[in-house]
Formats: sequence, structure tokens, C-alpha cells
Amino acid sequence: MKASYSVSGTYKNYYWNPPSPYIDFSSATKFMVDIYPLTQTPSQYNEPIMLKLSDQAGGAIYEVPVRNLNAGLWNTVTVDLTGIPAANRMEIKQINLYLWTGFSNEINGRTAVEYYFDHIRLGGSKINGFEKLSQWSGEAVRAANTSIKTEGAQSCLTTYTISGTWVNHYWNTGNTQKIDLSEASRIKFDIRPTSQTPAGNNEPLVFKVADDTGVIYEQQITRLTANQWTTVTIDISGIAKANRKSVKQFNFYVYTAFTSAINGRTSIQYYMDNLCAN
Ligand SMILES: [Ca+2]
Repeated sequence: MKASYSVSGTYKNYYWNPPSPYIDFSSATKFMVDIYPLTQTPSQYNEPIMLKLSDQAGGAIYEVPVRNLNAGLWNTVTVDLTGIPAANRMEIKQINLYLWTGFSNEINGRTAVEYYFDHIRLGGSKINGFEKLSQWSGEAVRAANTSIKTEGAQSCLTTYTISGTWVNHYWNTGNTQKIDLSEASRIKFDIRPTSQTPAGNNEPLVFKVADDTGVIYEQQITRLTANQWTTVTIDISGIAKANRKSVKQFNFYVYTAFTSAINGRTSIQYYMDNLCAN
């Protein structure tokens, strides 16, 4: 979208008001927008436009000049959201990129300033913090634990009884809130077993991710140390972006045929927390 701001008056607004229920930024750590200036702002100055984000509860939660950009090129502008309380970015009701004509050094004699804008998106998203266990399904038994956790108010203590073939523990996101991981390169989660898998084995636990195109990732988790949190990082950059745009299931399942990894245990437990992407 091309925006032309003529330099007159005081402010030239250019905003989008997302309709109610607005946009929830609370689980994201980054806001990004791509900007292509048609003319160059002097290199010692910021751009003459301000980026402003307004929230229903938090008011104007961010209002900062856009940093100096290269004309004739696409630039990605990234806003770190982590310093803004999550409660104040749950209902973003306006995204405004406005020109203030008082930025005369930045405008530098131009009578009009023009930009292309594209691809507003969020990054570094929390996928699921295991804060609401009713979202999770499958044969495993789930219990909230508020003392052994790495994020938010609780973790999920997941108990897998070794019987049948697969013991599932999954979150189906629902059609209205599929997760777009096309801009992420890693999935991460924190996990803590209560008993030890023998050396030389992976965990009997498989992490599986499915999107509209089918299963896009399905691998055993490498061996963990009992009673200790490990952050597992999964590189998803090798999966085609088109195949991770609409993720609809995250599953942590135990496959009971992994007998050497199970090693005679009749049940296996893991604390899980902080499933996220960046
Ligand atoms: Ca949590």
C-alpha cells in the first residue's frame, strides 16, 4: 500500500482501526512492518513518520519515530513489545503511521513524503503456555502445577500410562485460531521428566506438528535429564513456509512400542511449559 503524505498542517494520520474484538498482541514479543521510502531522509535523522499503537485498555502503548530507513529499498521495522505489560496489549484498536510536519529536519524541504507499507505481523509468539489445560486433549492425564513451572502461572504435569499403542496429549487450535509459523524459524518448549530414560535412547515421547497441509514435523525428543528443566529447540526453517502457515495441532505423544526407552516403566511423566516460537 502506497501512502503519500503532503507536508502541510500539523499531523497527517494514516491508520487502521481493527474492529472489535480488536487484535491481541499479548502473546507476541515483536511487532514488525515492512516500509519502503520513495525518497531519502537525511541519514542523521529518524524518518518524519511516527509509529503509534493504541490499545483499548492501555491507551497509546507505543509512539516512537520510525528509525532512518534506506530509500528505494524494503526495510523491516521491528518493535520490541516485551516492555509493555501484556494486559495493555490485549486489544489493539489502532495502528497509526503518522507524519508530523514539525519534523522539519527529517522532512528536509520535501513537500510530500511517500512510503510503501506492507506485511504487518507479529513475531516471537507464545504458542501455548499450558495455562488453560482444558484446551488439551488425548489419553494422557493432565494436572496443573503452580510451583514447578517456567512461564506464567502454571505448567502441565502430563502423565502417560503405558498401555495401548499411542498415548496422546495434544492441542487442536481450532479453525479460528490456527497458528502462523511461517515467519518463525524455531519452536521451543520447556520440559522436565520425573524419571530417567536410559542412556543411548531418545525419550519415548514424540513431538508432532500438523497444519492444513498435514504433518509437518514428527520426531522423538532427544534424551532428557530427570527432574531438570530442558528447553527443547526445534529448527523449522527447513519446512516450506507454505506448509507452516496454518498450524492446527501440537501433539506430545508416547509411543508404547519404544520399549527400550520406556525401560519397564508403567507410567511416564513430564512437566511441560512455555511452548513458543521465534
Ligand atoms: Ca505456563
